[in-house]
Amino acid sequence: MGVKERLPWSQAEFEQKLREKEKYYHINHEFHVLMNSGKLDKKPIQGWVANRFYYQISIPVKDAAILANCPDREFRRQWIQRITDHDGTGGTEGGIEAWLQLGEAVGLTREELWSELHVLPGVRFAIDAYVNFARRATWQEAACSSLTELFAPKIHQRRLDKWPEYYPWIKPEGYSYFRKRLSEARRDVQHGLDITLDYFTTREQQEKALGILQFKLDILWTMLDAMWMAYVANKPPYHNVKDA
Ligand code: AHQ
Repeated sequence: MGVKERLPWSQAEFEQKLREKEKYYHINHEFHVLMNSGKLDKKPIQGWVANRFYYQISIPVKDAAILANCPDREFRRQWIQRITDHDGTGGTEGGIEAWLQLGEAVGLTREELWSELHVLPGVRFAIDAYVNFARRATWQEAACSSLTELFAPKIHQRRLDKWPEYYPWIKPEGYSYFRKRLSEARRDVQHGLDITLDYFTTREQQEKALGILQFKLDILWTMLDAMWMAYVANKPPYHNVKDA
């Protein structure tokens, strides 16, 4: 490849390349397309809430792994807020509590969510791959992997806009999580983007960053593949094994 092709992109071009990955975001997965067009029954929605709970309780562990790998006090002071956003702190209950309320709003119990009984193998493997990536990657690479949230406000807004009309049986207090993420995701993503644009400076590093973002997009997509098999195709693992 000629020298021209190996020159680094400008920060604006690099950001554009990152944002162009939006087409792979899981808002476009057929499970979310059905969900956000009112075509899922109660069971698939309960399944999604219960499986996503494993993602929500894994995020603070993932973020703590990044902090453990990071010697930069300035970065840590900002990144630590992601943990308290989910775990809560002082007077605030946090996102895990809000997700438990979403669970109750769709007719699940808090104990059911904490039990992880509904978590599908494929969902667990995808989420564990994300946490394990954050443990062994550099803190800058792991920060880059959170940039799928560039595209998250749109999916949270779509749920808030569409679900009350499509799923009147979901109690409205369940929606507080999505509202909370609208502002948190925007703040988080600005920090993650600044780190990414500043750290990945050679063309090779920039291409690697795009690969890391694709890896995380694959994680989100794969979670929904497992949920599609279980709750839409009605073919959960071992569904055809006698005495399953
Ligand atoms: O609720 C979500 C959340 O707290 C996070 C943290 C962030 C990360 O560190 O990777 N990603 C993320 C996401 C959340 N919600 C997902 C959704 O569809 O509701 C989107 C997901 C993401 O875009 O990575």
